Amino acid sequence: MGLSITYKILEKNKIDGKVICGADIRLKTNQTLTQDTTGTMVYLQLLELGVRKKAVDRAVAYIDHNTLQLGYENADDHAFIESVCKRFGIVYSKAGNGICHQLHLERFAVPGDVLIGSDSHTPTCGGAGMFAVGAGGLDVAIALSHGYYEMKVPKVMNVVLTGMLSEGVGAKDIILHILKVLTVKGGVNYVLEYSGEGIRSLSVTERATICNMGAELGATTSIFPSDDATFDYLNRQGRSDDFNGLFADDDAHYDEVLNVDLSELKPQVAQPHSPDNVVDVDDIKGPKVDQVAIGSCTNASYSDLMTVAKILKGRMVAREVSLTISPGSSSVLKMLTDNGAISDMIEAGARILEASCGPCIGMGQAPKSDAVSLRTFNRNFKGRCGTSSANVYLVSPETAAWSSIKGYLESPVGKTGVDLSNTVWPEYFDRVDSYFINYDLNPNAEIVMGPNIKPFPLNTPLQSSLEGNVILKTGDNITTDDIVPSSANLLPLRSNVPELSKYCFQSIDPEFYNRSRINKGGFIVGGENYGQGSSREHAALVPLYLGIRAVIARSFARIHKGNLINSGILPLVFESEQDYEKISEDSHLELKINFGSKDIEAIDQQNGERYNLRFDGSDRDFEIIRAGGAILYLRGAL
Ligand code: MIC
Ligand code: SF4
Repeated sequence: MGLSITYKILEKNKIDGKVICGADIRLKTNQTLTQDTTGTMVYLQLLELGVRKKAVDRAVAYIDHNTLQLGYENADDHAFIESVCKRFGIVYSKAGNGICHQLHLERFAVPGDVLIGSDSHTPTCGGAGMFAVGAGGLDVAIALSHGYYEMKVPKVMNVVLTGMLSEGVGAKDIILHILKVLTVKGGVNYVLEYSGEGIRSLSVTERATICNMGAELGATTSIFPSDDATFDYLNRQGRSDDFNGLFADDDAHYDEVLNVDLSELKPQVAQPHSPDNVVDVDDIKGPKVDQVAIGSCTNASYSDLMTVAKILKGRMVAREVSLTISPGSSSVLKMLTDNGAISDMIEAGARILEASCGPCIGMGQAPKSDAVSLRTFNRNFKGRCGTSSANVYLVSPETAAWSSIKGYLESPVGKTGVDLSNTVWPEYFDRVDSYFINYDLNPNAEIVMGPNIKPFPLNTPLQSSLEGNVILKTGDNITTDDIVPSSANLLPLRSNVPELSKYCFQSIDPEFYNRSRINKGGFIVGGENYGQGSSREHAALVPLYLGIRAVIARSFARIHKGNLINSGILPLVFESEQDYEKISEDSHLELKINFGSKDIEAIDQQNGERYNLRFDGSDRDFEIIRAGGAILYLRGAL
């Protein structure tokens, strides 16, 4: 039986292990990326690992999230990150250059290579055939310093696209449709590999939109073949030398197949408050819109924004609507400026923002109370926009631009009067180099640390018995935004875990912080897909700081589980579904750990019940927990 693209890349890059589904594998990493809200932890941990140089071909540190500098904190973080770049010879992308995933696709993505990034949307580069995986900060520090990433060989789902999109329907509608079918946990432990004649009509940036939101499915990554469209894109970026053709074998083995007929798709919308709460735009009437926000790593490419400009040209944004547009990169912004598209947007009444994440992570533009906000972004978790009473809907750039003119949500199909049938491409993309600094390795470079940068917490080796109270029981699909929220006020605390811990689970249970202090930590009980969403390892470091020693859940999201393990917090799953129901916030548990086994018994001293739990990880993961987390493990603490 032949190989999928995924298994071909794993075979090519494996250092250790067998490429057999479910097996543990060590993968050579070619590139790493970090962004600023996870980057400070990555680099603090890199320094802790005590290495002197990087072990990857290319490492890039992007400044793109924390660009609202209300106090000294964000600027201090940036100065720290830049000083690490100087010491290790890491490419530094200054604030204003744009969003890490858009920039990485433009400048560095190489088909068939492996990229590990400290951001969950790292799979965006899968649009150019790169095997790009989002990971926790410590995993990225290890990849950068040791040149490898350890993972379980995933299952592969073949998503076969047939037909062609109708005019006014975009790549975003494809991935929203897939989210409707598979849900936010449907991709866990899978790589989504795209094929079929339908992919031929999709450009690399459209493919990147689809791979980007594979993160919302919980997938390990998503990938397209590297074909003529990939060559075309790289060539127009002046990077034809980076092209490698990459296809699955005709008789490749797949664990599952999903067929999508593009010609049947209509504009889609993800309703509040989950990216999989998807219906056809035509199926909901209205609603009246207060804010439209276009941009993010999902939909801020040149072609996305040219489509928006075409729709806006010669029209006016509805009076009550605030339309913001954040370009994905400085190059996109320059091209739109040079060709007059920005003028068309301004004349229509749009607010042009910096090339950065911006409103997507609540860095400004929080809408008014109870607002309806239409966004071309990838996440609409409650409160993420900065206004907890707001209702955020996720749509394509076509639907967003058209609705901003109408003042209510409406499908653009057949209404705009402009030709939306083709991707708008320049003959060659402009390449703005002004914001990239290529530092050479300089082991003597001084590391600069401002007062907001505090040491990260370290765990202690695991004991054979753990005792404590259940201090929180949650439902399914808890996000890392629920665990450690992000907003313009909180993101500056990303290098200050003690301060950030005061906001842990704030929107779910404002008493969580006080209760965990009074109880001196304890256990958290979660439902399915616990920890979905971002890669932020703060969602593990903060609970660690508060004394949490185990999270017992029905199932875990991949990156968060890795972060718990690296922090030395036990991720445990229930052997029996009913036990989740029996356990409560009054439970006082004793966990009995037998180091020879992954089965762990919990005795509930409140009701006398015994629960059979299982450690949800590999043998090596268990050794990491036993050592008290990955840093201690790597230091050889056992
Ligand atoms: C996000 O979109 O939630 C983020 C902010 O980019 C995160 C990273 C973080 O929390 O810093 C992600 O997706 O990994
Ligand atoms: Fe930035 Fe939003 Fe993309 Fe996260 S999802 S990297 S915040 S644009």
